[in-house]
Amino acid sequence: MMKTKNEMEKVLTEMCGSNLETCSYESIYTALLKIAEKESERKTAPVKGRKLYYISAEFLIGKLLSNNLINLGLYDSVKDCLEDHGKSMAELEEVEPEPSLGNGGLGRLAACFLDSLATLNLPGDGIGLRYHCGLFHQNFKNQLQSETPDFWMGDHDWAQMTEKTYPVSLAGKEYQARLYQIAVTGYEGRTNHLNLFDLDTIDPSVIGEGISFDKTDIEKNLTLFLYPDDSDDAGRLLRIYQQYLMVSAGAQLILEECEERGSNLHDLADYAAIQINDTHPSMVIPELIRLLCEKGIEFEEAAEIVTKVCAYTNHTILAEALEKWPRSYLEQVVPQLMPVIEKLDEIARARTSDESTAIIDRNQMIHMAHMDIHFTHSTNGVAALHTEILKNSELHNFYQMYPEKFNNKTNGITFRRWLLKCNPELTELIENLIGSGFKKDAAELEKLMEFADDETVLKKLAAIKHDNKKAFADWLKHTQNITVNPDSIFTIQSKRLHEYKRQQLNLLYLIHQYFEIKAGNTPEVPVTAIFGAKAAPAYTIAKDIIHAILTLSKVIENDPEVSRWLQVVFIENYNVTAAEKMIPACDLSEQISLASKEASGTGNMKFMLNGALTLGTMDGANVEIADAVGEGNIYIFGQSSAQVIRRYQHGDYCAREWYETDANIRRAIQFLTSEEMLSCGQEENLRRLQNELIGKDWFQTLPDFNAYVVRKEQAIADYAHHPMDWTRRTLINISQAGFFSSDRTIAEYNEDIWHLGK
Ligand code: 26Q
Repeated sequence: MMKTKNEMEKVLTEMCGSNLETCSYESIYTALLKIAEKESERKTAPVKGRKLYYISAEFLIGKLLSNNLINLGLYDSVKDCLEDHGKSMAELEEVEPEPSLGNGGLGRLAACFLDSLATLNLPGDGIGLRYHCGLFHQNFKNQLQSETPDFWMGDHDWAQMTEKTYPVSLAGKEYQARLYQIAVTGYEGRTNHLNLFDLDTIDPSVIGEGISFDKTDIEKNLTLFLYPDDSDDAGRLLRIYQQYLMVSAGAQLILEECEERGSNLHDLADYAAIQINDTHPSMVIPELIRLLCEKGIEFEEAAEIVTKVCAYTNHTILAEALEKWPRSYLEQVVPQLMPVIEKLDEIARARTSDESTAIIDRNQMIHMAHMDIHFTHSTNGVAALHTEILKNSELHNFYQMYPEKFNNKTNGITFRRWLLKCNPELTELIENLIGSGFKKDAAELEKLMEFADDETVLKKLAAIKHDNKKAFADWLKHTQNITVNPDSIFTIQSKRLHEYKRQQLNLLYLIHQYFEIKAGNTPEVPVTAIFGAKAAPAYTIAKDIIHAILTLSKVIENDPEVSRWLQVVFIENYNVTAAEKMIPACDLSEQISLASKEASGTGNMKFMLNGALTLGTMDGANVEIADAVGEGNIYIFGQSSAQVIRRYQHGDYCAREWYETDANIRRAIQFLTSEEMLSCGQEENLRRLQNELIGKDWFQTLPDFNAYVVRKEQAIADYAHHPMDWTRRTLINISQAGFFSSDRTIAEYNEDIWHLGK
């Protein structure tokens, strides 16, 4: 293997066929892709004992070149070698398309988990789908989101086609699911695989306007898009088709591998652990039982084996996201599973008289989460508060039945991508201060506490933040032609657009700020408010919120009096690549969901690790972040989850009362349909949002408004007046981020649930 710069240069020049100065980034990229593939292949290892299969409808893996080079120990030699020849890693990275195989947190978590598994030398593969267009590409025109297909596949992607296919029966017709594989490199660790299934017959010509397509032509459209619009029956049915293709091919692959390794299937649990990532892959339970029965195992035993093999992770407490399907849908798409599901329902019903835990309810709806809890041995939430809420309210009846199954696994992030890769300057500073042990043992970051009062270190840390802000500003200029001021405070809210995440609360604050500036109450330092978010194509209010923010951005831009102090920026097509640029540049991380609604959040951890302070509610993992850093090093505001839950139980929240009694709230909401806003935006969208906030406000934005304003103003004033103290507090945040490494999370899953072989 070539480790040195000169060795790398020799190999690359040979592969590219010419001097590196003159060859294109494409050819260098292709050569490096081959080198990395070969090197990762060398690090695959035979499996002893139990192997994990992480099955998930989403894997938001991001670009892989730099990540893999870092993990394989080749990054520095490549970078130095390219720089010698006048070439940059940044431009090289632009050649690679980002695979858009996920929506947000759940998919990105799956990707972080794969990285940690390989890094910890644990045998663990992913199982998912090879979506041709993945999640849509987001475009802004006239301050409105529109969607176009994102064709990410091609010569430059990492998925390798294999000869393996598995037969899958959909609506009585047999299809062949072909296996593709992406190598998953560990940091100085083993190589695992992400197994993605696809049909050979997919045909992008069925795509019409935007991302619309003929939803009934399964052979051509099955894996075209990630989670197609489920606002109609055809969309919902297509989701079931997709899920079954994934779980049926996945289950066959698992049984095949285990049998090859010597399993007689009765002992399957000694060979395989399956983690079900939310309910989307839940049909793997009846499918495995069906396959085991086909191979001669009795139903009861098959159900017991599957219970021992499988575990389930819940990622949400929003009732509307807990999948339940009409029986008729499953009868149509997967009739072979219905007898199995009916028997499972009978067994579950025999265990309790509690109708609320039934798999098939009286309205003939099939509850996927219920099947998961009855027929897996572990149900976990993704942050301490989330797990408590599951046990005490949402899944309380199940918790009473199976207290031993419930456990918490607080989410984490991989520090390789979210520190080493995205913030090399900070990585180097940390390494100079405490050595390189933190790269594999994140708890060592704690050693940074020693430097909390070291002014020289704090000055370096502040300089790195400023550099990252400039680099982000350059990127923004280059990609979206937007100019921002790196000397302003950067507040960032980046995550999927959802009412419970409350981008609308941030919006109301910005309107409030606009009025204050107009009245002469300027902030202590100019503010740049940055958003990144995609809205589900059929989620009207989410799109209205984007419209309102983009419109406000325009209004402010046209107003020199305000724009000196306040700028609002909405990043177009937020994705992993954009996140890697934005997160190291952030000063204030906005984690402002309605308490009790955000299961965990993982962006909050990425911002903290990169030296931002959090402005947040006591929700999800924010609670654990607050615990870790102490209340002086985080800005917490708003109602507690207990208060929120009580308000929902009493059903006595009335947005209109808040609107009528609070002048600041009224002023901000009224502004949505002001002359200024209507001159730049669409009345229909703005009025709909306004009506929603006054008439409903299901996620209780208004009761938290004043507390939010006060805390945010405090944060901005602290940033402006006590820069050294601000930086000291960011250092404390970095030093306490170790707990949020996905290496810790994976070690806990392994210790409590998987018990994998090495
Ligand atoms: C379900 C039914 C019908 C249509 C769509 C869906 C659906 C699709 C995607 C439901 C949920 C998702 C994605 C959920 C998700 O990303 N959850 C996030 O998971 C993160 C990792 O655990 C947490 O940090 C976040 O708090 C949580 O919101």
